[in-house]
Amino acid sequence: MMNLKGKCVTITGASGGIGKEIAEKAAARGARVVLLARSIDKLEAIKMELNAKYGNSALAYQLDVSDSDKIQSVFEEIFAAVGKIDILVNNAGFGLFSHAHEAELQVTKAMFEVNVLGLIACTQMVLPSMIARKSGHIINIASQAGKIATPKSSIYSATKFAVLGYSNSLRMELSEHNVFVTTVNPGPIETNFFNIADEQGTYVKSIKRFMLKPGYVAERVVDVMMTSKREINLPGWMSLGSLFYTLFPRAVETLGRKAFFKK
Ligand code: NJP
Repeated sequence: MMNLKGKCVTITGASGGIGKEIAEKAAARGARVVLLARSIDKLEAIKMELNAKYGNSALAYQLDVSDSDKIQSVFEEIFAAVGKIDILVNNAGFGLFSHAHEAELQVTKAMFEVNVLGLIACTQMVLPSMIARKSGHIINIASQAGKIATPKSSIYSATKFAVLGYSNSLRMELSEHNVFVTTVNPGPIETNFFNIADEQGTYVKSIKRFMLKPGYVAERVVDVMMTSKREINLPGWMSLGSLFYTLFPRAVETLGRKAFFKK
């Protein structure tokens, strides 16, 4: 089990879902965690819980990752408080399932601002110091939706394809500086994500038995911290699906049609 003693792990979207679980598991392995999200009350409660349990001086800051000015000032505060960030987990994100012709431009912009531009802006905050120290790890939570785009996910998939494209280039660039980049591509996870994404609950009902537990996803993420793991695909069999899709897209779209139209 990777010991994270002395490491600072900063996590966006840490007020719930897998971000909260990643924070808990990283703290349990000795890391000092920095929690970021909009819901400061939730973050403060998590911070107190973690500090009581592990005593690693967790910190919490309110941050909407779509607010680029705030990103700058919050990261300045973090650096002043902790000195260095060893691992950045870009986890904040949301989705909203709708047909492409019904997708509102305002929601589309908001999704790109959080899932893509927010992730890029937070990454840019840590890159100079990681490159200078020749050490660091950026973990980007993408999605299987960034590998195979299915109906009613056009916008969400576009954001996650963008995350994967950005991360793939970044990984190659940073390999020269000993800084690691990992992408995480989960299938559906039991979190509040679907309260927004699937308001009617119909998709969740039809896939409930396949859903991943957030604690399991978080454990897999924390396991690879400060390693050169390229990507994590969960569940494992889904990566076979995306491999076949790359090779035989038309066949996979035909054979998988029933499953792809479940939303
Ligand atoms: O979702 P949820 P997950 N600025 O809703 C925060 C990806 N993923 O844990 O700001 C800053 O429980 C929000 O905090 P708050 C997904 O795309 C999921 O499942 O206080 N933070 C909360 O802490 C996302 O990238 C599934 O509201 C913002 C967190 O983000 C990541 O996993 C499948 C924010 C969301 O927690 C975590 O999602 C998949 C903002 N503007 C990928 N907006 C899945 N669940 O099935 C939101 O493939 N947050």
